[in-house]
Amino acid sequence: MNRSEDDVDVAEAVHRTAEDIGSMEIRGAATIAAAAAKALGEQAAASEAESPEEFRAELRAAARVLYDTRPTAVSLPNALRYVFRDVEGETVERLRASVRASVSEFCRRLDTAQKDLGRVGANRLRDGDTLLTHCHSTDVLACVETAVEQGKSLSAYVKETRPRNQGHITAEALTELGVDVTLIVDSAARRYLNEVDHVLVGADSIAADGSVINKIGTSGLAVNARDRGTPIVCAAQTIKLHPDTLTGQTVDIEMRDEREVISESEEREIGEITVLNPAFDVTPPRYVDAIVTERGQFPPESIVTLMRELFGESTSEPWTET
Ligand code: RUB
Repeated sequence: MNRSEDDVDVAEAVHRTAEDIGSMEIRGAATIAAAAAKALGEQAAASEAESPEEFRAELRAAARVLYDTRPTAVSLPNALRYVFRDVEGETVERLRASVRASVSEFCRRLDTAQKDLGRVGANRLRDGDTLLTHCHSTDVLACVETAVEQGKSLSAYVKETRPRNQGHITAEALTELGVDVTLIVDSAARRYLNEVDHVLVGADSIAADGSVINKIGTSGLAVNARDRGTPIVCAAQTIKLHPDTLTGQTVDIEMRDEREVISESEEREIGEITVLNPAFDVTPPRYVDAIVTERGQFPPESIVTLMRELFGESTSEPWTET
């Protein structure tokens, strides 16, 4: 156990997960959500709390450590909220068991949601279609996997997705599914859009107005796709819906280290420059044809109805309560 800022015991496993999320060893919104929930389970298992109050304080401290890792994917706070919502018990043992149950129920639902979403997304894809992808999204892959299982033959242009080349992960996953993959540099996307039937992207957050927050480069791709008349679809489980945007808050865009873009020696050679490395951008709803969720397909402008149904008007942050 390690002492957190509030002098409460936080399990080593939680710190390890937080480090892995921060360094992107664990990445992608759905994967981050599952890892964060499991880390709360590990916190509960490792707890040596002597009272329910102490146990709850530790759980809140662990959630704060996880919450502070990456700011843009709302799946992370949504996962923490889900686990906290169902934590009940008058003894430490009961609390521990209820965290464990809540974590496994959350992970089960995440899995089911992705499979259900995959079936909805696959309905859009026809035999012989060509896709274009950006970054690496397990929600997008779920759509492709179901389509392939239905016997559809697909090919894909895969953008490499600078600076961290998550496109390589997508290229490998699609190849394993039997999709015919062509890897392209990000700036080549427009050139090939005429040959593409669907642009398929994931999301880290969806705002109440239907804006899609996803890997940097998504918005430029969407504008180009609209210009070329290529439909752009966002595959996003409802855990990507950002409840705070219902009350006017905006989504924080993560700025990452400049060393992901350029090495120190390369920069020195160029001279005095500023390097900016935003990890995500915002695609306005008018450039998105549909948001595919496990609850069906929605025009982006109508996603707010689903958001209200799922979250109500506002949400709590149980890890900030004292
Ligand atoms: C990943 C990214 C993905 C979404 C959706 O960014 O932008 O498109 O997270 O992924 P990073 P999924 O690599 O910076 O985490 O569909 O797997 O939730």
